[in-house]
Amino acid sequence: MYVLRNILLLLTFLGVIAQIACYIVEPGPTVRATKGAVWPKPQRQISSDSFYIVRPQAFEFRVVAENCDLLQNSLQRYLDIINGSTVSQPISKNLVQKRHYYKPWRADKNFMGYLDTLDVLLTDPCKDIDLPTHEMKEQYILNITSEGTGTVLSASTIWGILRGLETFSQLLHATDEKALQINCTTIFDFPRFSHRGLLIDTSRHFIPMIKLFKTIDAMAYNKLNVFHWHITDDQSFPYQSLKYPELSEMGAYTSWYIYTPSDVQKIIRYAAARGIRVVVEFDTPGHTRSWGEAFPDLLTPCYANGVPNGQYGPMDPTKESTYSFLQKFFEEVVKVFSDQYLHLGADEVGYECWESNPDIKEYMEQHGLTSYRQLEDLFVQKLLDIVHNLKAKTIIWEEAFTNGLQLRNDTVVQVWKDWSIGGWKWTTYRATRAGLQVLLSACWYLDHLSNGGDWQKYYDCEPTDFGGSEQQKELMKGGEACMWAEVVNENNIESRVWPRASATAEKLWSAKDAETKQEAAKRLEEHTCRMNKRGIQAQPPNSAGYCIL
Ligand code: CP6
Repeated sequence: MYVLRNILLLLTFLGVIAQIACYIVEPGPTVRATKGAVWPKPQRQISSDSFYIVRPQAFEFRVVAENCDLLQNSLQRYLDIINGSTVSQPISKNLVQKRHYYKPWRADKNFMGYLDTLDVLLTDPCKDIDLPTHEMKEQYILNITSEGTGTVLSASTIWGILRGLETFSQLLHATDEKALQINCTTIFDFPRFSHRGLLIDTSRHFIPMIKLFKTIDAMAYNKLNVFHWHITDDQSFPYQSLKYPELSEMGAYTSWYIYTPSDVQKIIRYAAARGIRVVVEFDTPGHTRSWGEAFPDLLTPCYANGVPNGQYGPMDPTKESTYSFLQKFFEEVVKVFSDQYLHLGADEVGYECWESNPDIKEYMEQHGLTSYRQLEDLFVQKLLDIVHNLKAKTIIWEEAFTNGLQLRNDTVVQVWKDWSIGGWKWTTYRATRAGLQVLLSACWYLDHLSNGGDWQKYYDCEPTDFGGSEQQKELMKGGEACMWAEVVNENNIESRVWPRASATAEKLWSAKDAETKQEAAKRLEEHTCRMNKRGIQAQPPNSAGYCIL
């Protein structure tokens, strides 16, 4: 009897909880998409109700100053996008028949005529072999005027032209009558931060080339400019090295889950054509188990009860051979990846294996090292020197800084922990106080899921809100959204990244406090739909809305 009563009580209790839970699930408001709004929001834009109609088949770009293949190819790409952005769904027969004479805009007092050309005015010469750099200028001016003359996109660099072409393509929007409309507008635009990145992890799961290309396409649609390629980790080594082909022969998941030298060059060219740098990360001394498949001597053997237990820990910082291997390996890497920066990782180094190993203990005693932290610092310091001598600049995760290492003042610290003491703000405060440049990622972990329109949580993060001086804030160079691939592969990467990374993109491009979340929600609804139209499988940004493809 007692038992029965208690069970009944419990059920009643659960029922009440369930009801409360149900009651608070109210229907979210339907977010209506904007039309022809730009994402990320331009720094300055003045628009009017006057508009032109663009007939895709009649439209062309006119190069009026400098020219090169890079520019020509970009113009062709955007012509294709413009052609594809007219409504693709089958339109009713009724409208098809009507459309040749049913042109309702003719009666609109704001209709300024047909826009058949956009002048593209590039003032600096461009070369086809040009690669984007961390100091590239991305500023552009776009002027769609109501005089019917002087519709111009101008920039001093090809990179500015690329950003302006993206904006131009976003201003065009399909009208109900299956035509493309563009409102008269003047845009003066430039990025708030120079480093606007997306990290893609290709080690936990292999991501095929085609998905990397699509990722880079979508980055261009969001004006992101750094593809941070976290190419290796514990789980697999898909990078095919010329000097050490055994690394991927033994360390990749399968012999076809690799990136060949030609694949790597394709990614670099593809990204460069869109004004996107490729910054590769070879994470050491931790996260390196896959290196040990071919070269176990690089890693520290772990001990149990005084004997090796067959497991391996971080790279062995006590052996000269580790450094001569890395010297040769990074000689290759700086040649293959031509960006000025290399990411060296240096995050999450576990000490247990080092602690278990008697050789490590002996080395530390001989060299007067009193903590494993010092041992870690020894490794990172030597590696930084190797890479510095190869004329590469370095980015490292925050631990190298928080562990107290003396870093060269051109080292960039990527802050990723928001649970450290004082959170990312305190780490950022201290790193910038030490004169180091910082990239922020702590706010933008795409593998952390939450309910509903969780882009808003990314949108709430303000990179300069860490309490530093103006001088310190100058050292905040931007940030990266991170797509760690523990539970991500080719099947879900597109919808996991987009449009959530778009929130990061806007925080890093647009002016501080440019927009409220309510306004951004409407624009993101349109932007997501636009990405869908262009073939990116972005998920819906808001809890309710719709997109007509
Ligand atoms: N892999 C590597 C990871 C992470 C890091 N480095 C990581 C750690 C914690 C979280 C998310 C990602 N998966 N190589 C840290 C930079 Cl919450």
